[in-house]
Amino acid sequence: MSLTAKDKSVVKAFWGKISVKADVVGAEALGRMLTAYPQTKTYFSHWADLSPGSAPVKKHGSTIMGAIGNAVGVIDDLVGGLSALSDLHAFKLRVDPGNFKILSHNILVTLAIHFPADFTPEVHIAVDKFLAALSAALADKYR
Ligand code: HNI
Repeated sequence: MSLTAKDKSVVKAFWGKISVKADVVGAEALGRMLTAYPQTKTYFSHWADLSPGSAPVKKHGSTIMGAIGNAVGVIDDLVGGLSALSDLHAFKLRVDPGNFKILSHNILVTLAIHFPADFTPEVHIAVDKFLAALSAALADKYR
């Protein structure tokens, strides 16, 4: 399920529109993940406050969206471009890669809420495929 040239251009154009609100989207998506999928909280047990809108959730939401923005820039080589981040999640953080799908889902939901007019079916499928490809690239170092 590789990204077509059309998918890539749709993702780039959509990201161009949403990047101004990336921090808000990231914080809300992360807050939703931790609330709706509480099993994901185990990885962040060292944070003082895991509730939606807390300072660490806002800060890390922004970090995640920054990394996804970078990934849009390396969309032609996600495995190469994300190899250091994959290494970190696999060997240092030891995040079960099934969680990438959960976070991707929450990002998609949040984008749809914040950009209802731009979130057409065409954007929906392109961004879904992009997040799946990004997740696969992040999981690349696990084996
Ligand atoms: Ni993830 C740290 C990007 C999914 C758990 N994560 C990071 C950092 C980036 C990042 C960037 C900071 C790296 C650094 O310090 O050099 N993470 C991403 C991206 C995705 C993702 C782009 C998928 C879209 N991470 C996940 C998921 C989990 C996760 C699904 C667990 C459920 N990540 C972590 C943890 C840290 C982390 C834990 C360390 C956070 C901290 O503050 O200690």
